[in-house]
Amino acid sequence: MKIDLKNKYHIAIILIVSVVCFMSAMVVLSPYTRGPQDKDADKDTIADAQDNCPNVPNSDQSDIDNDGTGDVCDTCTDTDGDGYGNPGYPQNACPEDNCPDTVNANQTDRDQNGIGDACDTCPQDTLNDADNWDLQRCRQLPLRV
Ligand SMILES: [Ca+2]
Ligand SMILES: [Ca+2]
Ligand SMILES: [Ca+2]
Ligand SMILES: [Ca+2]
Repeated sequence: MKIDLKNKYHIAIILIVSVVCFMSAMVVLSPYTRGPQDKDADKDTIADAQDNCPNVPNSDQSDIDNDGTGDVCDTCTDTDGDGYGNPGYPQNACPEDNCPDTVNANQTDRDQNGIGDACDTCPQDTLNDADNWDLQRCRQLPLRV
C-alpha cells in the first residue's frame, strides 16, 4: 500500500490528536481508574485496604486491643478481652470495665467503689487503704467470690 505525503500528514495529525485525547482522559479519569487498593477515603495516607479505620483519619493505626479495628473507630476497645471496654475510649459502646487489665466478666464489686473485686486491693472496704483498720480487715478476710 502506497502512502503519499498528504496521507502521512493526516496520519500524523490523527496520531497526535489521539495521544492528546488519551492523555487528557487519563488526567481526568485518574481518580476513578486507580485500583481499590489505592483509595484512601479519610486521607490519612493509609490506603483503605490496609487502614484499620478507613473512614476516620488515624495515620498512627493504633489498635491497643489488637482486634484489627483502630482505637479511634473501635466500638469496644477491650484489652483484657472480657467484653467490657477500657475507660478513656470515647468510641466505646460496650459497658466500662471495672478492672481493665484483669479478665473479670462478672464485674463483681462487693464494696461498690467502682473497682472490681478481681483488681481491688481490699474488695470489702470502699475506702481501700484509707485507714489501717480496714487494711487489717482486708488481710484477715479471704476474698470470697
Ligand atoms: Ca484511617
Ligand atoms: Ca481495636
Ligand atoms: Ca476486666
Ligand atoms: Ca471494689
